[in-house]
Amino acid sequence: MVTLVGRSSSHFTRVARMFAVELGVEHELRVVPDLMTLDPAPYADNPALKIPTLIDEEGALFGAENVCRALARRSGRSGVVLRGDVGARIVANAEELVLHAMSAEVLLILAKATSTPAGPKVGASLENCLTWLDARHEEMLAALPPERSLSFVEVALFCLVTHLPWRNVLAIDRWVRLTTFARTFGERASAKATEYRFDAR
Ligand SMILES: N[C@@H](CCC(=O)N[C@@H](CS)C(=O)NCC(=O)O)C(=O)O
Repeated sequence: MVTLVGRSSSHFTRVARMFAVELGVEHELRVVPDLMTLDPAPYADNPALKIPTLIDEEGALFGAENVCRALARRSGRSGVVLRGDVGARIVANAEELVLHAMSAEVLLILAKATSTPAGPKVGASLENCLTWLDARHEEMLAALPPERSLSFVEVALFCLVTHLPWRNVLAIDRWVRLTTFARTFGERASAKATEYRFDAR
């Protein structure tokens, strides 16, 4: 049994949780009660004050991508496509832009919560990324190994595009391919098991 430190309302945490469910890795979620706290302890001592963190017999592992890699290794499953596994530029760029868009969304949410400006480029860069990902969605999927059981880029994209409307950051209807993708991918058991909700504080 491993521990995922995070929140059910966090898209980065959901990426890790979906990986754990998909790969059959037994885990528990340890909720960080308050994401505004400056004390690293509740974040499993992550000095960046970020979630998620994995805790296993080797200690703490920070960040969604690291966590997915560790979960894949632990599961021993094949057919898992992690970031950087595919040489095609379309996939590498999609991985970069999905992660950027997820971080941009975090900045927008934090700015709203603290009534401080997020900076002039954040909203535009998030929307640009969604437009880029929508326009190249089929090309990107076609460049992924057809025999894959799971890919980091698809799970992260799903967690991003479902989080934006759920957190009232952005409606995604105008990105039609991404909207359709979210609906289809959302049928997976791992998606249904990790639906966004606010944990009790
Ligand atoms: N690089 C980290 C980023 C994680 C991240 O930004 N998580 C958000 C929650 S979805 C967070 O910790 N927000 C609190 C904050 O930024 O203060 C990762 O890939 O896991």
